[in-house]
Amino acid sequence: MENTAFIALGSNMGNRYDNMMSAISQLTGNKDIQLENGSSIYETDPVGYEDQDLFLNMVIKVTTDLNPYQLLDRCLLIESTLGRKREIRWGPRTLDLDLLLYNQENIETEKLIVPHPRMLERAFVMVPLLELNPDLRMFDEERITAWLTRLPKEGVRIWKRKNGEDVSEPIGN
Ligand code: PH2
Ligand code: MG
Ligand code: MG
Repeated sequence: MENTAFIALGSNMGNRYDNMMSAISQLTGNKDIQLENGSSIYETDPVGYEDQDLFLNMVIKVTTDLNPYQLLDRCLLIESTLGRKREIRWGPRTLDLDLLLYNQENIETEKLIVPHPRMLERAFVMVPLLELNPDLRMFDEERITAWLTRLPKEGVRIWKRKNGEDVSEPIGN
């Protein structure tokens, strides 16, 4: 598999953990997408639209033969099999799968923007992403440094560590 992608998962409806695990097995159940690594799972305060339940969030690293549009379509299909209804923007969802990074590519079309346009501002994406040592060459260093110094990490608490332990405690800043 020649391409590397990072995908963010989020859920705040139903059994959040089962939704995420089911998405990962559906996504990587075919020969064309392989799971390389997964972050810890975090419980996070809702951002954007605040009157909704807490999310679980994590990031996975995959390798794939699919192009970014095929990978996006696979993500959307899995969201809909898990019962996602698109109602309120940034509102509650059984499962959200966001394509964050695809190799070092910058893509800006009507269908897809990669890197994900809001990822640098979202601790619930960046904290799990940075656990997986992504290659962030496509951003200029100033933006990354600005992110690391400014982004508040409150509202992002470890929920299940990479080794599988259940925990609930604030992460250090
Ligand atoms: N997703 C959103 C909007 N707000 N907040 C948290 N904590 N986690 C999410 O995954 C999330 C959100 C839109 O996709
Ligand atoms: Mg999202
Ligand atoms: Mg989404």
